[in-house]
Amino acid sequence: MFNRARTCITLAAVSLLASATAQALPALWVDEFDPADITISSQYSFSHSILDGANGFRLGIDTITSATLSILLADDALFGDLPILGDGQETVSFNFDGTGWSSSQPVGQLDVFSFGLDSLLTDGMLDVTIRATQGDFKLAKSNLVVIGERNRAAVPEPTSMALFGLGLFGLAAVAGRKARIRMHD
Ligand SMILES: [Ca+2]
Ligand SMILES: [Ca+2]
Repeated sequence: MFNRARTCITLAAVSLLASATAQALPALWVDEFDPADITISSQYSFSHSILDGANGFRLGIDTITSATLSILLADDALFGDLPILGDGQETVSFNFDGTGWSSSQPVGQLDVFSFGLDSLLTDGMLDVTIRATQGDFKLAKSNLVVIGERNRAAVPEPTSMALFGLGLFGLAAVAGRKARIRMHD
């Protein structure tokens, strides 16, 4: 009886230790789209994913706290918007995961457009469409940075683990009492 009780106490202690180490770890996922040479004169679409690789974002397990997207556009004319030498002013608007177009913004010689995208990243994917609302320009680079937490997969809740340990302890006590009663018979 005493041996079994000691085993159960050890089990409960191990359970508490396991729940103490079940913490979320800070994580950073980065996805870069760096096309060689793309000129946008109407519209262009591409996708970002943070699901790739061994340390990729795991759906339903990891969590996202914030996300930022930076898109680098460049005028395709060497002298920008200068009269005669350049090719005039360009404007652009963006669409993310089909959630509507941003208002048109001017494109200069080398522009970085930054966006916060927390609510658009629930599936670890981000579809980007860039539309030239006026003129044409180059897509130089797109960079997605996501900050979140990597969680341990399938970790039982600490309370349920502790209750499980207590349950085992109770079972052992009952079994011990039964054994004792039998000894007295
Ligand atoms: Ca221009
Ligand atoms: Ca141009």
